[in-house]
Amino acid sequence: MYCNQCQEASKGYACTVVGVCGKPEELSNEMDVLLHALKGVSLYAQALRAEGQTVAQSVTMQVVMGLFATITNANWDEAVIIRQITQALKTRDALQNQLGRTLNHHSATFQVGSRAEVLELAPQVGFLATEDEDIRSLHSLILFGVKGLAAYYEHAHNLGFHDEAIEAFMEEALAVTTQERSVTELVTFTLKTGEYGVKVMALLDQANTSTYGKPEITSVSIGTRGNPGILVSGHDLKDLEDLLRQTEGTGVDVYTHGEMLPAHYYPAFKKYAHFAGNYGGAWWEQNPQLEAFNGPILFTTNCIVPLKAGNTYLNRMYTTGASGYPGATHIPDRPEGGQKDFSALIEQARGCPAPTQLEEGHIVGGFAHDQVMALADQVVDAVKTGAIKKFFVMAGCDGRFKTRSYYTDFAESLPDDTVILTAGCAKYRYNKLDLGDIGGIPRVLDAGQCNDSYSLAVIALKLKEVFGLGDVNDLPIAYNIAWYEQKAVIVLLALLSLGVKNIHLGPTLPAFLSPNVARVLVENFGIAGMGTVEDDLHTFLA
Ligand code: FS2
Ligand code: SF4
Repeated sequence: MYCNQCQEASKGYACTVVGVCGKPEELSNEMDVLLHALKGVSLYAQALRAEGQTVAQSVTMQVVMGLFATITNANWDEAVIIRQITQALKTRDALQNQLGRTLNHHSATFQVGSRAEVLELAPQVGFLATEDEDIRSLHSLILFGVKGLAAYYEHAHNLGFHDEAIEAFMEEALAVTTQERSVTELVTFTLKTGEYGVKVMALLDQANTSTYGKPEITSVSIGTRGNPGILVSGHDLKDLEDLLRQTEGTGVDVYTHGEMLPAHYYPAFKKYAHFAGNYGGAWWEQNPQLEAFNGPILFTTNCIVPLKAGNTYLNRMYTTGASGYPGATHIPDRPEGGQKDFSALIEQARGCPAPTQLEEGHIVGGFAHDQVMALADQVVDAVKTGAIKKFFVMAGCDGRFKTRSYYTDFAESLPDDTVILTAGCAKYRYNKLDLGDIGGIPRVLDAGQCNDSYSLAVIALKLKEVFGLGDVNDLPIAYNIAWYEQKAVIVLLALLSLGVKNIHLGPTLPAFLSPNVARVLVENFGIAGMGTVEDDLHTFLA
């Protein structure tokens, strides 16, 4: 195996024996073959589109689901990946028939039948099959960005929102990684990937807000009640909606974990009295927290942490959509126009004890772009009077590395006249600190999930207008972003495509950046790594 797609890649290089995340070698190799098969599908889809032929949306959604399943901590089930390979080859061959000719690339023609054949093929089609390290690095940057993009697209799709241009772009991106392109061409394509990152996050923002209302300032309980509960993790709001509807009046409460916390900010979910609060923290704290929850847990997406010896909650674990875990019960897709069937979870929850309380109190969030712009006068005044000197965008992902305590220390060390703008699970490093407020504006403004980093970009662009500035980089905003998995890659590329410069990215730069590609990012965009809290504060506040 050779996998370096996340921040925790072994030794800052790659996981080559088993994933630091726990991903077994076989699963990693099967995912490489799946990606190869999806490239074949994409080549044909792209050729058909070029001829003006229609590509069924189900084809694109197969590509989307395959990409999503290979994101870090999304799907741990070998059987699912093998099935996706088989389906992709079938789809690819149907597209080949539709096109009436065979395309000249291995991904367009290969066949594998058994798991053994898949594993035998993997080394020939994995990342190391591309020898030039700069080309491999740029292919990785594009591919990992597109994985994040696909994940966001899937959530928008679940709410009935589509964009054919985004669908065609995903296929184009996969196709590009099969073609001879120069470094310069690939750098240009990487920026194009960022532009589509903005488009997909805008689409998802529109899907979420038009379906569930605009996020508003909300105080979320982090304690527990006395009823049995179901814990929902991941990012998919449609799954949460189905579950809230089906649990209403059953005596079962619903709690959020990790990236699902921002669901509480949407008006449509506030009407459910049994939507009880948020339980626990970021994804990597799952093992003890899910154990203590006592009731069923629904994973709608990543991150799923493998169970440790002694964990007893496998029989309370449910996955759905692109997520999967061997031994957990997978809830099938919703029928056209219907709901997913969560009756098994509800039935089980009824017989479970209430969650063990981990903490008590409240956290405040809901500062997506509309809510922040509703406070625009207050914010602008605070900047003009000097009450707020600087904003720090500290969005992205959390992770289990001890070095990430930097972000807690950084937040605590920021001067009182600064405000943190956050999104994604990175927030758990500081969202329970008592950092106070500035004239009623809390010093930590949580916009939502990682995709809601889009909100932070919209806020920056609107503030640029309000202050009459020509360049978004002239605003008193600094970017100190934490990354972990591939959704953070598309968020980063999106910010770069919007012209944001001097982003600090930590706790380490991606292992998949070759020295030359890293240099391009440093020289053209001022990307920097993480230093010490003291040094970085000094740099940012200079
Ligand atoms: Fe956090 Fe994991 Fe959001 Fe990532 S819960 S690292 O999925 O996409 O962020
Ligand atoms: Fe390693 Fe990350 Fe890949 Fe897991 S996803 S195998 S931790 S690089």
